[in-house]
Amino acid sequence: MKLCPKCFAPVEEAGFACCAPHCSRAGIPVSFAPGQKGGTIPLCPACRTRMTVKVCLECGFELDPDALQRGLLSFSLVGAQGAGKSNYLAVLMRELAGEFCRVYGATLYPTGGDRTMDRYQRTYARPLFDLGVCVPPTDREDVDPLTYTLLFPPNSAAGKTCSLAFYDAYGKNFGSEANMALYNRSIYHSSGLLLMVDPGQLPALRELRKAKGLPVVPGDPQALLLRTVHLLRAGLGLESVDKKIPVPLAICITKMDTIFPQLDSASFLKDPSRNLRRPMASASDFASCSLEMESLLEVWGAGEFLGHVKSQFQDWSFFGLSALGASPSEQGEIPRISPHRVLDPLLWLLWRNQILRAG
Ligand SMILES: Nc1nc2c(ncn2[C@@H]2O[C@H](COP(=O)(O)OP(=O)(O)OP(=O)(O)O)[C@@H](O)[C@H]2O)c(=O)[nH]1
Ligand SMILES: [Mg+2]
Ligand SMILES: [Zn+2]
Ligand SMILES: [Zn+2]
Repeated sequence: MKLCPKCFAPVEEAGFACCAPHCSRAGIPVSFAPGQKGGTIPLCPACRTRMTVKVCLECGFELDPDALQRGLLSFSLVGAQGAGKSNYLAVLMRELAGEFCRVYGATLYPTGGDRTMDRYQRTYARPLFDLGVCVPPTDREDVDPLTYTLLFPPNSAAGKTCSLAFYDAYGKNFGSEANMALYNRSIYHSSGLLLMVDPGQLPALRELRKAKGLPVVPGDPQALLLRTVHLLRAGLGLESVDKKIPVPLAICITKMDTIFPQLDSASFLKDPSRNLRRPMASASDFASCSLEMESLLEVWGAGEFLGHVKSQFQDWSFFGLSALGASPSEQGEIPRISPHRVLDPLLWLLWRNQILRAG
């Protein structure tokens, strides 16, 4: 069944919307059966312009029939307020369109008309890449997904063409399961989850910050993980706890630039990713990083969290990344960013979804 990427209503029959500027009915979905007056492309009931834009009848989200046909891979970002979701997404999309496409011979197209492109530009790219300030905190409970098609040439050995939807979120929603169920339904429609954890949320590092008189980082990764597990189990109909959750889970420790000084000189996490040396993901790089991160989590007092991940999920991997590469100033200025390993979790998820190969 094809579902709307925004409201998850079935969209067997798409509607149409007028996109004439200043039309009183612009953006309002109109249902239309082929053979109706106006031929195959209906006319706007208000201004009589041809309505070429397909939308979801329930919520008006612009649909890409091609992407729906192909099946959409949805990736949701889950993480407390300030964990680093939006800045990560800003940099991730730039790296995917740039570095990834260059190495893997792919192209990334925004779909859903101008909306994805405009929203990405306005919300993410403009602050970070044009104005040199962090992406501001997300302030809407209900965030529209960014939708893209990642196109590989026919018969490419590097990967398979796929359509992607990315769901950023309002961190506050994750403070309660009720809000998550209401606003973050994408979680149980996901082909993969990115659980974003600020290192300052982990017990030992939290204590260290307290001792230094630094502000407390909000959010409890373990509580969030358990809420996510409940929501997934309910949404997927996997009530029985001895059945593991099949959705691949990438646990991403963000802002690793703040941790680098504490890491061993032989650390894999500090090395540049090996997934961009050639057009094939590196299974051994994923494994080395995940293993190193697991031992760090033990040291940081997150052993219980680790246990829950492993007992609840079939397929998981740990990542350490930095979207910005350095801490912004108190005013949030970050004149130059140097991302570190931001593509790794997505490439792992694409591998687990049989889009990429790993060797
Ligand atoms: N040092 C460092 N700080 C970062 C990095 N990424 C984000 N930050 C800091 O963390 C803050 C919060 O990041 P956001 O991306 O807004 O976090 P979020 O998860 O989207 O938060 P909400 O939108 O409130 O849910 C930023 O304003 C930065 O100050 C990073 O890679 N390194
Ligand atoms: Mg945000
Ligand atoms: Zn919809
Ligand atoms: Zn109109």
